Amino acid sequence: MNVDKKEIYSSRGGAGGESPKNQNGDKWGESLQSVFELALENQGPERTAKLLEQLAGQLRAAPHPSAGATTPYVNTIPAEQQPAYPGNRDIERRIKSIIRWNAMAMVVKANSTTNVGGHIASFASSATLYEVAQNHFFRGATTDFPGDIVYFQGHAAPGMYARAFLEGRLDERHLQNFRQELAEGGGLSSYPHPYLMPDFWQFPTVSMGLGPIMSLYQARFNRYLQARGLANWKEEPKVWAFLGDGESDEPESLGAITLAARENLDNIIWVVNCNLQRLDGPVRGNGKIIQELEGLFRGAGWNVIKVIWGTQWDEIIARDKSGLLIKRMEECVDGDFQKYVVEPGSYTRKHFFGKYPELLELVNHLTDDQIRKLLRGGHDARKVYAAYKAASEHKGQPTVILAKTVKGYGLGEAGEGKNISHQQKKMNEKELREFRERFKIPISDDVIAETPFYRPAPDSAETKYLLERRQVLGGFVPARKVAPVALNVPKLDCFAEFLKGSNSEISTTTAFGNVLRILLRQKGISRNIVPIIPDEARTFGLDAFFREIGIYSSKGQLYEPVDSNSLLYYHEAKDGQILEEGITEAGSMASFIAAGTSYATHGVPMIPFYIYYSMFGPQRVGDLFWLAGDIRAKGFLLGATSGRTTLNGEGLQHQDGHSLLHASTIPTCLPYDPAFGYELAVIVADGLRRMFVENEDIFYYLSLYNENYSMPPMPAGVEDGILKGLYRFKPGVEGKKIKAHILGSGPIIQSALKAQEILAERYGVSADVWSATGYKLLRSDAIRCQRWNMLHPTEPPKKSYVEDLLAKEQGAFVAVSDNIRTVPDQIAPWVPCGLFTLGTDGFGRSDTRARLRRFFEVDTESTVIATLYALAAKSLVEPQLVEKAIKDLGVNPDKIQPQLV
Ligand SMILES: Cc1ncc(C[n+]2csc(CCOP(=O)(O)OP(=O)(O)O)c2C)c(N)n1
Ligand SMILES: [Mg+2]
Repeated sequence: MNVDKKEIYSSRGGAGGESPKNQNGDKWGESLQSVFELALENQGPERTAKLLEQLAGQLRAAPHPSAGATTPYVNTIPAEQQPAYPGNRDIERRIKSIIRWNAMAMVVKANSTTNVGGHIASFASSATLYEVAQNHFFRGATTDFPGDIVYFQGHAAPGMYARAFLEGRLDERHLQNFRQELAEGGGLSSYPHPYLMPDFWQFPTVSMGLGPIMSLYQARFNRYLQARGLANWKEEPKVWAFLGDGESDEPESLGAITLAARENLDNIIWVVNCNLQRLDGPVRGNGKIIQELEGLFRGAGWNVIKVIWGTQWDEIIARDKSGLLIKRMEECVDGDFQKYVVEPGSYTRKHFFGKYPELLELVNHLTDDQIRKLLRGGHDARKVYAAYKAASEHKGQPTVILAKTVKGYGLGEAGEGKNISHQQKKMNEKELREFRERFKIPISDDVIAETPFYRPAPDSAETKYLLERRQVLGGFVPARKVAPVALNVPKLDCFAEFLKGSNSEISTTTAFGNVLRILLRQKGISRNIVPIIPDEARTFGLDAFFREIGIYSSKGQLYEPVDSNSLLYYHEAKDGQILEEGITEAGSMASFIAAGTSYATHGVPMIPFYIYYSMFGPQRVGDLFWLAGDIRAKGFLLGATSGRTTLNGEGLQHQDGHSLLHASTIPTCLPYDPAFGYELAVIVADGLRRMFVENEDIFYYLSLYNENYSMPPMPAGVEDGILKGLYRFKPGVEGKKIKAHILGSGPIIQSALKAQEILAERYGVSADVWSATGYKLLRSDAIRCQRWNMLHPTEPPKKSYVEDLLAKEQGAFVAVSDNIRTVPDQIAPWVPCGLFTLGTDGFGRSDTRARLRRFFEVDTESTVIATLYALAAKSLVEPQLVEKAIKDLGVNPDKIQPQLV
């Protein structure tokens, strides 16, 4: 068959099929076209392709890279440029095979007696990708090196456990109890969870997309630490992130990749396991995920290394002089390639090679079985090694390795390349025997049905080799080693100005700025502070910090800022302290996590203060908040512009009244809703102590608001109450018969304070005002006591803090909040005679604060009415008094209710 060579080359890559001549007809185009034809004629297609590839490489390295360009569907590193393999491939293969077996056996065993699930197919496809790195690249932590930072693909976890078993770090009981963490003696967590296995896993990854984005900001954070002189490393650690090709569809996976190129992060290597499948089926059945990703990463400025074909293909590709083989490789879609895995070799011979009869000659010498076993690049240790080596040595750019593999590799009939592969967790005896034969596992017929684990003896060649390699590379990976820290954190007295209060009216956001400024002056911790802001510093009045401590920029400041004449100019510096992330809450959270885990990752405790629009916190990137708990991050999250009525004029998408509830769901998060500057100071000072002296793995969420009011001095003896979540701020007037209690938080405590006056003056009620700083904390404590009482029914019952505090109080209890009612309702069961709550349930509206507060019924008048109503419900006042107040105070009883359903 005759194929037009021009057609072959124009079909490669993503730039379309037209020749330059047709596209623009100019002289340059014509000249290039004729040189191209000459080269094709004299040098042949292969050499011409290589020359073009070299030129394209130069073009990409030029200042204006051609965005989105793809290269032919072949390995980026040609066979002749491949380095020699440094290891013992035979032994490595045997080790890998045993790991494969144990990883599979863990899942199969766990599912033979339970229904706990697990995955075999993902690790089966990536075993070579991990093993080459384990034997030759991942460097463990030593005294002067923090260790390479590795994000393992979450559902490949069985492979990591299986290796740790061979390394002697886990025993059979652990493997036996895979996904059975509550079994006697403990078990292994399903996925990488530092919270559950704090000595083993460093980085949670299985929520797809979070590993990739965290790895980018971690690599950048490593540079930040170095630039600020906080890292004293023998050499720079590499950040390795392993992700799935399906995972690349998550916006978090790819949404921040330009950061790595912009920052020249040659300390990061991504390995995308392109097994062409995700959970349900092919990732791009009708296209090519590798080509799609290549174009994207190149456009983003990354170095891309494709590892598509294994060594046996080298010779076949070399023998093809027609260019048809590459044409065929390019025209096949991923759905076709998946089919070639599942079907016998005869199918591939007929449908892949047979499309162009010339190609059949290339594989005439191979049996069908040999054709079927032609390896994909990601299963060939030599190809993977070449890619890792090139990636490790590449300078100036991040590298992504796109490795083509087979999902469920080695599972045969049980699930190799099948659409059900991802979910396969069972193997029958026949399949087990086939697996054993294929990977030569020394397990006898009589026990194979029990899928026993297999570990070579300590003095076997395999064990010795594997341990020796890890020793040379500095130790085991993954491993999480944490040394306790003791920062010289300031005592509360450093915040004296807050404790005295101020007559000038300020918001808690401004108060926070003052807290930060004070902390930045404290020698013991000033350098450890990491302010993180997603393009909102001016909104929060924190722009003065730009000048004071500088914005981190690896490039310094290459331009003269437009505001250079002003005192507070936009100051970027190589050793700047602020991480000004731009408009990315996900990226900012990734930075928070990198900084907040630096005590563990690098042994350098850092204190992140991440301040953002509260509405774009957990609601937008809640999974990263959750992960911050899992990874044991420390630090302060500051949800500014909080409050559905306090942030006015911004409406439905900005006015937040529920982040406190989101934050309350995270087990290691302490959410606080301070009303006054001194409360903020008490909480921050104690948080610093708990996290960085007591070494508690917790973090803080603080609501900050933008309403100005005068900040009172701290009443005596309230610190404990502030920290526990509730204290009496202002008792009601004495001498009144009727008693009530109003719990307020944040600026809405002002409604409570004004209601207190009206209730006393006009309705004869003495209402105490309490500041409720932390409903979740009160609730957790109450639940703890209640549970203890339930399980110790005959012992004297324990009383929670809130029960104890309120036990002797008379009258009715009302809570008023700028958040939804569920926030205060958290403590309702433990308030004597119940709690009546006012809150901001429903969508926000833009309007003035006064009107919004009336609309949501959290203003002074509504608080008065609610208190009288709560008293009437207990027959402590007449219902007519409530009706009178409604009239007196001008509240429309038939106004609409903001809550919808
Ligand atoms: C955010 C999120 N969504 C969905 C899932 C469920 N899930 C787990 S693995 C998987 C498929 C993964 O495919 P791919 O990334 O290609 O990895 P492979 O197993 O093929 O290597 C899915 C959908 C998840 N873990 N996280
Ligand atoms: Mg996949």
